[in-house]
Amino acid sequence: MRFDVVTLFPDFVRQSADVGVVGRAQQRGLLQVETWNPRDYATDNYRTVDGRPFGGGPGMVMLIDPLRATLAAVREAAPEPVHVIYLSPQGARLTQARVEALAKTPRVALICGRYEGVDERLLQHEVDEELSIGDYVLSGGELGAAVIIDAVGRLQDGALNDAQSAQQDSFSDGLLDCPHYTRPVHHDVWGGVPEVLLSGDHAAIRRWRHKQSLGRTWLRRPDLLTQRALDDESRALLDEFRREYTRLNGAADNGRRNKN
Ligand code: 9D3
Repeated sequence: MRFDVVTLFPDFVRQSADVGVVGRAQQRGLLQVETWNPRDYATDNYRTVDGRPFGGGPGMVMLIDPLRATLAAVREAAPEPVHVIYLSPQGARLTQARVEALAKTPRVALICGRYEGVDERLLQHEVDEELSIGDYVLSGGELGAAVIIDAVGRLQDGALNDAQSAQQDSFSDGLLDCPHYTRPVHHDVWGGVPEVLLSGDHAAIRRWRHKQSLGRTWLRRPDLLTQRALDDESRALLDEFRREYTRLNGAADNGRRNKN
Protein backbone atom coordinates (compact mmCIF):
# COMPACT_ATOMS: atom_id res chain seq x y z
CA MET A 1 0.00 0.00 0.00
CA ARG A 2 0.97 3.61 -0.34
CA PHE A 3 0.73 6.64 1.96
CA ASP A 4 0.82 10.15 0.52
CA VAL A 5 1.49 12.54 3.37
CA VAL A 6 0.66 16.22 2.96
CA THR A 7 2.91 18.08 5.39
CA LEU A 8 4.96 21.21 5.95
CA PHE A 9 7.55 18.94 7.62
CA PRO A 10 8.23 16.16 5.09
CA ASP A 11 11.66 15.28 6.54
CA PHE A 12 10.16 14.49 9.92
CA VAL A 13 7.49 12.19 8.46
CA ARG A 14 9.93 10.40 6.16
CA GLN A 15 12.53 9.89 8.85
CA SER A 16 9.98 8.49 11.27
CA ALA A 17 8.88 5.94 8.66
CA ASP A 18 12.42 4.93 7.71
CA VAL A 19 13.29 3.05 10.91
CA GLY A 20 12.62 -0.43 12.28
CA VAL A 21 9.91 -2.78 11.04
CA VAL A 22 8.25 -0.09 8.93
CA GLY A 23 11.52 1.07 7.37
CA ARG A 24 12.19 -2.55 6.42
CA ALA A 25 8.67 -2.89 4.96
CA GLN A 26 9.51 0.05 2.71
CA GLN A 27 12.83 -1.48 1.66
CA ARG A 28 11.01 -4.73 0.85
CA GLY A 29 8.55 -2.83 -1.35
CA LEU A 30 5.57 -3.71 0.85
CA LEU A 31 4.90 -0.11 1.74
CA GLN A 32 5.52 3.22 0.05
CA VAL A 33 5.57 6.58 1.86
CA GLU A 34 5.58 9.76 -0.23
CA THR A 35 5.46 13.32 1.09
CA TRP A 36 3.96 16.43 -0.47
CA ASN A 37 4.68 19.91 0.83
CA PRO A 38 1.83 22.40 0.37
CA ARG A 39 4.41 25.16 0.33
CA ASP A 40 5.51 23.82 -3.06
CA TYR A 41 1.95 24.43 -4.32
CA ALA A 42 1.59 27.99 -3.00
CA THR A 43 1.51 30.47 -5.86
CA ASP A 44 2.51 33.81 -4.29
CA ASN A 45 6.08 35.08 -4.00
CA TYR A 46 6.21 34.30 -0.28
CA ARG A 47 4.82 30.76 -0.78
CA THR A 48 2.17 31.51 1.83
CA VAL A 49 0.26 28.54 3.25
CA ASP A 50 -1.66 30.20 6.11
CA GLY A 51 -4.00 33.10 6.80
CA ARG A 52 -5.57 35.02 9.70
CA PRO A 53 -8.76 33.45 11.03
CA PHE A 54 -11.99 35.26 10.08
CA GLY A 55 -13.77 36.35 13.25
CA GLY A 56 -10.44 37.09 14.89
CA GLY A 57 -8.55 35.24 17.56
CA PRO A 58 -5.06 33.90 17.92
CA GLY A 59 -3.14 31.72 15.52
CA MET A 60 -3.36 31.06 11.82
CA VAL A 61 -5.41 28.75 9.58
CA MET A 62 -4.11 26.75 6.63
CA LEU A 63 -5.30 28.17 3.30
CA ILE A 64 -7.55 26.20 0.96
CA ASP A 65 -5.66 26.62 -2.29
CA PRO A 66 -2.17 25.28 -1.51
CA LEU A 67 -3.76 22.20 0.10
CA ARG A 68 -6.29 21.81 -2.72
CA ALA A 69 -3.53 21.92 -5.34
CA THR A 70 -1.44 19.46 -3.32
CA LEU A 71 -4.32 17.00 -3.09
CA ALA A 72 -5.02 17.39 -6.82
CA ALA A 73 -1.41 16.36 -7.45
CA VAL A 74 -1.73 13.41 -5.04
CA ARG A 75 -4.90 12.20 -6.77
CA GLU A 76 -3.38 12.72 -10.22
CA ALA A 77 -0.40 10.53 -9.29
CA ALA A 78 -2.76 7.73 -8.20
CA PRO A 79 -4.29 5.17 -10.60
CA GLU A 80 -7.16 4.53 -8.16
CA PRO A 81 -9.28 6.47 -5.65
CA VAL A 82 -7.39 7.89 -2.68
CA HIS A 83 -8.85 7.64 0.84
CA VAL A 84 -8.15 11.04 2.40
CA ILE A 85 -7.65 11.35 6.16
CA TYR A 86 -7.23 14.59 8.10
CA LEU A 87 -5.39 14.27 11.42
CA SER A 88 -6.95 16.48 14.06
CA PRO A 89 -7.97 16.57 17.72
CA GLN A 90 -11.62 16.73 16.51
CA GLY A 91 -11.33 13.36 14.78
CA ALA A 92 -12.57 9.95 15.85
CA ARG A 93 -10.06 8.18 18.07
CA LEU A 94 -7.72 5.85 16.19
CA THR A 95 -8.25 2.20 17.22
CA GLN A 96 -6.58 -1.06 16.24
CA ALA A 97 -9.80 -1.99 14.39
CA ARG A 98 -9.44 1.16 12.27
CA VAL A 99 -5.72 0.42 11.77
CA GLU A 100 -6.57 -3.08 10.50
CA ALA A 101 -9.10 -1.69 8.01
CA LEU A 102 -6.65 0.95 6.75
CA ALA A 103 -4.03 -1.77 6.22
CA LYS A 104 -6.29 -3.12 3.44
CA THR A 105 -6.73 0.26 1.76
CA PRO A 106 -4.28 0.54 -1.13
CA ARG A 107 -4.03 4.31 -1.26
CA VAL A 108 -4.26 6.59 1.79
CA ALA A 109 -3.50 10.32 1.95
CA LEU A 110 -2.75 11.85 5.35
CA ILE A 111 -3.20 15.60 5.73
CA CYS A 112 -1.18 17.08 8.58
CA GLY A 113 -2.42 20.40 9.91
CA ARG A 114 -0.24 23.01 11.56
CA TYR A 115 -1.20 26.26 13.31
CA GLU A 116 -4.89 26.17 14.40
CA GLY A 117 -5.82 23.74 11.63
CA VAL A 118 -7.25 23.79 8.11
CA ASP A 119 -10.02 25.90 6.52
CA GLU A 120 -13.26 23.98 7.14
CA ARG A 121 -14.27 24.14 3.45
CA LEU A 122 -11.28 22.04 2.44
CA LEU A 123 -12.30 19.42 4.99
CA GLN A 124 -15.89 19.39 3.70
CA HIS A 125 -14.90 18.88 0.09
CA GLU A 126 -11.73 16.81 0.15
CA VAL A 127 -11.62 14.75 3.34
CA ASP A 128 -13.18 11.31 3.82
CA GLU A 129 -12.32 10.79 7.46
CA GLU A 130 -10.95 12.76 10.43
CA LEU A 131 -8.81 10.92 13.00
CA SER A 132 -7.24 11.80 16.35
CA ILE A 133 -4.53 9.73 18.05
CA GLY A 134 -5.66 10.55 21.59
CA ASP A 135 -6.87 13.16 24.03
CA TYR A 136 -3.84 15.38 24.41
CA VAL A 137 -2.69 18.46 22.52
CA LEU A 138 -0.03 18.14 19.84
CA SER A 139 1.40 20.98 17.79
CA GLY A 140 0.48 19.43 14.45
CA GLY A 141 -0.65 16.32 12.63
CA GLU A 142 2.77 14.89 11.75
CA LEU A 143 3.07 12.70 14.82
CA GLY A 144 -0.44 11.42 14.10
CA ALA A 145 0.60 10.54 10.55
CA ALA A 146 3.73 8.81 11.87
CA VAL A 147 1.61 6.79 14.29
CA ILE A 148 -0.79 5.67 11.55
CA ILE A 149 2.05 4.75 9.18
CA ASP A 150 3.76 2.74 11.91
CA ALA A 151 0.64 0.90 13.10
CA VAL A 152 -0.60 0.19 9.56
CA GLY A 153 2.82 -0.44 8.01
CA ARG A 154 3.73 -3.24 10.40
CA LEU A 155 0.53 -5.09 9.38
CA GLN A 156 1.50 -5.34 5.72
CA ASP A 157 2.02 -8.96 4.67
CA GLY A 158 5.69 -9.83 5.12
CA ALA A 159 6.57 -6.85 7.32
CA LEU A 160 6.85 -8.87 10.53
CA ASN A 161 9.07 -11.88 11.01
CA ASP A 162 7.46 -15.29 11.69
CA ALA A 163 7.67 -15.00 15.48
CA GLN A 164 6.08 -11.55 15.43
CA SER A 165 3.19 -12.58 13.16
CA ALA A 166 2.52 -15.81 15.10
CA GLN A 167 2.09 -13.76 18.26
CA GLN A 168 -0.54 -11.65 16.50
CA ASP A 169 -3.14 -14.39 16.32
CA SER A 170 -2.57 -15.88 19.78
CA PHE A 171 -5.03 -15.38 22.67
CA SER A 172 -3.34 -12.11 23.55
CA ASP A 173 -5.55 -10.34 20.99
CA GLY A 174 -7.33 -7.48 22.75
CA LEU A 175 -5.56 -8.14 26.06
CA LEU A 176 -2.50 -6.51 27.59
CA ASP A 177 0.77 -8.38 27.17
CA CYS A 178 2.14 -10.73 29.82
CA PRO A 179 5.41 -9.93 31.67
CA HIS A 180 8.67 -10.85 29.92
CA TYR A 181 11.99 -12.01 31.38
CA THR A 182 15.44 -12.71 30.00
CA ARG A 183 18.85 -13.57 31.46
CA PRO A 184 20.14 -13.68 34.07
CA VAL A 185 17.94 -16.33 35.72
CA HIS A 186 18.92 -14.76 39.03
CA HIS A 187 19.76 -11.05 39.16
CA ASP A 188 22.10 -10.00 41.97
CA VAL A 189 19.83 -7.14 43.07
CA TRP A 190 16.34 -7.99 41.80
CA GLY A 191 16.27 -11.76 42.16
CA GLY A 192 14.75 -14.53 40.10
CA VAL A 193 12.10 -15.11 37.46
CA PRO A 194 8.80 -17.03 37.74
CA GLU A 195 9.63 -20.76 38.07
CA VAL A 196 7.17 -21.89 35.42
CA LEU A 197 9.12 -20.05 32.70
CA LEU A 198 12.15 -22.26 33.44
CA SER A 199 10.15 -25.51 33.62
CA GLY A 200 10.19 -26.37 29.92
CA ASP A 201 6.48 -27.26 30.25
CA HIS A 202 5.14 -25.38 27.23
CA ALA A 203 1.46 -25.95 28.06
CA ALA A 204 2.01 -24.61 31.59
CA ILE A 205 3.94 -21.61 30.22
CA ARG A 206 1.19 -20.81 27.76
CA ARG A 207 -1.39 -21.01 30.53
CA TRP A 208 0.67 -18.78 32.86
CA ARG A 209 1.14 -16.14 30.17
CA HIS A 210 -2.55 -16.17 29.28
CA LYS A 211 -3.44 -15.81 32.97
CA GLN A 212 -1.01 -12.90 33.42
CA SER A 213 -2.45 -11.17 30.36
CA LEU A 214 -5.97 -11.51 31.69
CA GLY A 215 -4.95 -10.45 35.20
CA ARG A 216 -3.04 -7.40 34.09
CA THR A 217 -5.87 -6.36 31.81
CA TRP A 218 -8.30 -6.71 34.72
CA LEU A 219 -6.02 -4.61 36.96
CA ARG A 220 -4.95 -1.91 34.53
CA ARG A 221 -7.55 -1.76 31.77
CA PRO A 222 -10.83 -3.25 32.99
CA ASP A 223 -12.56 -1.35 30.17
CA LEU A 224 -10.94 -3.77 27.69
CA LEU A 225 -12.53 -6.76 29.46
CA THR A 226 -16.07 -5.44 29.56
CA GLN A 227 -15.96 -4.98 25.78
CA ARG A 228 -15.04 -8.59 25.27
CA ALA A 229 -16.68 -11.95 25.95
CA LEU A 230 -14.25 -14.35 27.63
CA ASP A 231 -14.26 -18.04 26.73
CA ASP A 232 -14.49 -20.67 29.50
CA GLU A 233 -10.73 -21.16 29.81
CA SER A 234 -10.09 -17.42 30.05
CA ARG A 235 -12.81 -16.96 32.63
CA ALA A 236 -11.35 -19.75 34.77
CA LEU A 237 -7.82 -18.31 34.49
CA LEU A 238 -8.98 -14.83 35.40
CA ASP A 239 -10.93 -16.16 38.40
CA GLU A 240 -7.76 -17.94 39.52
CA PHE A 241 -5.74 -14.73 39.12
CA ARG A 242 -8.31 -12.71 41.08
CA ARG A 243 -8.42 -15.24 43.92
CA GLU A 244 -4.64 -15.22 44.23
CA TYR A 245 -4.54 -11.45 43.92
CA THR A 246 -7.10 -10.86 46.68
CA ARG A 247 -5.43 -13.46 48.90
CA LEU A 248 -2.15 -11.53 48.60
CA ASN A 249 -3.63 -8.03 48.74
CA GLY A 250 -6.56 -8.38 51.12
CA ALA A 251 -10.13 -7.19 50.65
CA ALA A 252 -12.09 -7.09 47.42
CA ASP A 253 -10.98 -4.56 44.81
CA ASN A 254 -10.12 -1.46 46.78
CA GLY A 255 -6.44 -2.16 46.27
CA ARG A 256 -6.34 -2.25 42.49
CA ARG A 257 -2.96 -0.62 42.50
CA ASN A 258 -0.75 -1.26 39.49
CA LYS A 259 1.70 -3.50 41.24
CA ASN A 260 1.84 -6.29 38.64
C1 9D3 B 1 -3.84 25.16 21.22
C2 9D3 B 1 -4.70 25.05 20.02
N1 9D3 B 1 -5.99 24.43 20.34
C3 9D3 B 1 -6.94 25.45 20.73
C4 9D3 B 1 -7.58 25.10 22.01
C5 9D3 B 1 -6.53 23.71 19.21
C6 9D3 B 1 -5.56 22.83 18.52
C7 9D3 B 1 -5.19 23.08 17.21
C8 9D3 B 1 -4.28 22.27 16.57
C9 9D3 B 1 -5.02 21.74 19.16
C10 9D3 B 1 -4.10 20.91 18.50
C11 9D3 B 1 -3.74 21.18 17.21
C12 9D3 B 1 -2.77 20.33 16.50
N2 9D3 B 1 -3.07 18.91 16.67
C13 9D3 B 1 -3.09 18.06 15.66
O1 9D3 B 1 -2.87 18.45 14.53
C14 9D3 B 1 -3.43 16.67 15.89
C15 9D3 B 1 -3.72 15.97 17.10
C16 9D3 B 1 -3.75 16.38 18.48
O2 9D3 B 1 -3.47 17.51 18.85
N3 9D3 B 1 -4.09 15.44 19.40
C17 9D3 B 1 -4.39 14.17 19.09
N4 9D3 B 1 -4.38 13.74 17.84
C18 9D3 B 1 -4.05 14.64 16.87
S1 9D3 B 1 -3.97 14.30 15.24
C19 9D3 B 1 -3.55 15.82 14.82
